[in-house]
Amino acid sequence: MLKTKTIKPAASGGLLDRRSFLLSGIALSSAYSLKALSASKAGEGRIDTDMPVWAKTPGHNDVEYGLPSEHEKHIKRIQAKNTPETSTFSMWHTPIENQRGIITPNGLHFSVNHNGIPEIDPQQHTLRIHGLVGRPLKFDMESLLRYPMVSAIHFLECAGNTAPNAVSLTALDQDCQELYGQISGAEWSGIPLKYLLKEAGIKPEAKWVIVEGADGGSHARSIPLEKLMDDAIVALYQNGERLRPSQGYPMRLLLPGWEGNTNVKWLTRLEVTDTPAYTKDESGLYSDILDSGEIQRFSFTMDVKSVITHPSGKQTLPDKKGFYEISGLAWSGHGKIKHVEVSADEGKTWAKAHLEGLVLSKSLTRFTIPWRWDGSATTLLSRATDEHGRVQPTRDQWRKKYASYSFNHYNGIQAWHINSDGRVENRYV
Ligand SMILES: Nc1nc2c(c(=O)[nH]1)N[C@H]1C(S)=C(S)[C@@H](COP(=O)(O)O)O[C@H]1N2
Ligand SMILES: [Mo]
Repeated sequence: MLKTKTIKPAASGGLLDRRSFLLSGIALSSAYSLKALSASKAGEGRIDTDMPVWAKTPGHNDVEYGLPSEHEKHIKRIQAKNTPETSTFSMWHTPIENQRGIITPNGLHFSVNHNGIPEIDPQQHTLRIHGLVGRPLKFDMESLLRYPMVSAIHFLECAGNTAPNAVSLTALDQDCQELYGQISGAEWSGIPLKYLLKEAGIKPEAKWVIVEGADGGSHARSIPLEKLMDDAIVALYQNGERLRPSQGYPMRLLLPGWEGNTNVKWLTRLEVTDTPAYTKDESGLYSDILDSGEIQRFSFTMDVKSVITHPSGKQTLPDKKGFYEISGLAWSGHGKIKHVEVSADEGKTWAKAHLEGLVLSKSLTRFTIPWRWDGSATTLLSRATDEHGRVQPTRDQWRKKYASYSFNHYNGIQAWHINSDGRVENRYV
């Protein structure tokens, strides 16, 4: 029997105190599923009748490079179709609601490609450092692989992630992948860029570096030298294997916490300068238009943000009431997540969620909180705070700051409405 009386509430709307929930001696199967299977029927467990065929016959051999189970084929990236067929621009979204933990599998990492994915021969690829340096340098892959490397877990988020919630006047009925799919988390390994810049010898008047990729459109951004001497990595590995072509094979710039666009893929050239270049990639799409009409250039850092990934848009809760674990992701380009609050009553009361596993700087952070749904329509919200005290704004607060058609750097609080039939919908509150 489930001793529900010992479980303390954490806030109204059915949010539960995690400690008392876990201590209450719940048999998880009965708490979470009304259809719990019982294995104690007489005769059950006999080899001849009850064992499935795969437990009675030899399995098949393994393959050279493993793939997910056939039964998981529906978990895949989706292409955002907001560009003409003729365009070489492509954008693929991560199914973030199917991910657990904080690492996105390489095959599911989101990707944004302004001029397609170049097919680079690593033997012929080079990285040049020139401009305001004592001695210009040119590296090939072989020489770079000899440098000491570091590994760090970071999120990567496109500045345009969740843009529909910024610009659409009504909340579109979209799922987490559609609204939040331009973010992923990975362990990146490579060479701290400061090693290479120091070796080249930066001249005192240097302040910026123009960073360029080897793709067709010569994607380029101007980056303050300070960031590159801080935590920037020339990434060669992604989650333990060499970068995928869509992530910049054979090398990319990784700027922890900074807008996706500055993380130049297929990295080939670093020109040290004293002023920014105002390239097409930073002056057009990646300037923010404020409500005052002013243009904010070089807004690099991705702000504190969170989203409940389960339950989330277009999902349907299988039981009309009962126990669920609310789970989601929070991140901040400024540092670590300090806490995430969850509300199950449209923001009237809030409870602090549990931060699960690693809580790292500029990384996805997993949060969970147990919830007992009473079956009535309600709205779930999550609100993240980072270690610098930055708190996610409401959608209205965010929209007051930016022009009505401005869509980059949206980090408003997400609301998921739970209908009484269990269907979850995007909602503005
Ligand atoms: N060379 C080059 N780098 C690039 C891009 C590009 O089109 N070309 N796209 C940028 C954008 S807009 C984003 S959001 C990130 C996405 O990184 P990912 O494709 O590895 O997820 O790469 C950035 N780096
Ligand atoms: Mo982007």
